[in-house]
Amino acid sequence: MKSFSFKNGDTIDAIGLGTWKSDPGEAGKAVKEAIRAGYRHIDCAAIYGNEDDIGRALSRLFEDGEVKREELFITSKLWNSAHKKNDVIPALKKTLDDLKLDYLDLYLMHWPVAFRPGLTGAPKSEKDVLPIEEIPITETWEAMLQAKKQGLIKHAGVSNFSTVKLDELIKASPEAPEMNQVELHPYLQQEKLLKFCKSHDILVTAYSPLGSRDRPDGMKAKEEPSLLENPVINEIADKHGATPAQVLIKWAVQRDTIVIPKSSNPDRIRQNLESAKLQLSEEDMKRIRALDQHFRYLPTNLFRTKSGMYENIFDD
Ligand code: NDP
Ligand code: 1BO
Repeated sequence: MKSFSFKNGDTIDAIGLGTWKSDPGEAGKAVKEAIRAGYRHIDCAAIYGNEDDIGRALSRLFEDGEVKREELFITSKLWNSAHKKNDVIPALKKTLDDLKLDYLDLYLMHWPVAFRPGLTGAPKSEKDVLPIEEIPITETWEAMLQAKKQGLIKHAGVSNFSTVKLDELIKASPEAPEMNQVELHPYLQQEKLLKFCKSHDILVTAYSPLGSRDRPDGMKAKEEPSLLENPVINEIADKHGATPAQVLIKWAVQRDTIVIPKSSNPDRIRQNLESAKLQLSEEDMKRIRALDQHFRYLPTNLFRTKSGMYENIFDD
């Protein structure tokens, strides 16, 4: 399995398991299946509501000697309602408690968006969403770096950050994020962002690599293009005796990004990991490069308020 290195020499496997939308009850099973199949990298988040279930599965695997904690790379994410400096470490400790871990390998600021501290669930009124100036990103970031100093996390990063927001954060902080997790797939190739991250030694993780078709309907555009049914992806898959999902996953890895396909189906969990064996040719990569259409599966205005706040999070 290809892996990527942080500046201190720690590594992260190129293919990890996504866990958004894996219901409590199925998330733990998916994580067990994945680890038994050979995954060593799991992507979690407090807002996914399944960290407790995943924690129980991990504890069981450790107790039964199937895997050791230090063999795994576990990521989680700080939710938008815990951005205040005094809320960050308590939120992280809740995640650690749920996952039943002493430390995280990577902690990400989930979105450059601030909600009313203490808000549980989705914002219900305008007052639940705060202008970012009220709790600046730098305040949240400083608290995340404190968590790193305390040994609660090994690496700190961000998610859904544009080049503009990364640049602001880098200029204002003693330490740059080590990771940016963003939506990336053939319809949204983000060349400019990748180049920016590479030049600042920021690793990139590709989310929704298969088109996130199990998203809630409210997050879907009326007529969105399907990645898994794209004719070019299917032709390349047929040529290699692979599946379209495997082509999409391997494309991400061959572009030097980390990728975290979500599945709660045992066969697809294995199939996705097996994409590591596939080798796409230069011609395949060239054909896929031509598919870019700047299309986002996650709406740009996911957190927009009536007054127009957070109209477009991706401001680059
Ligand atoms: P994906 O693009 O990974 O797609 C998941 C969907 O693809 C599910 O419906 C899944 O179904 C299906 N699927 C999985 N494997 C295959 C396969 N081999 N063939 C056909 N269908 C398949 O979507 P996500 O949006 O979940 O993204 C992946 C992960 O990225 C998330 O789970 C989360 O961990 C992370 N993420 C992070 C975000 C952020 O803001 N930082 C935002 C979005 C995602 P089934 O489960 O039935 O197999
Ligand atoms: C609001 C969607 C978050 C997925 O990571």
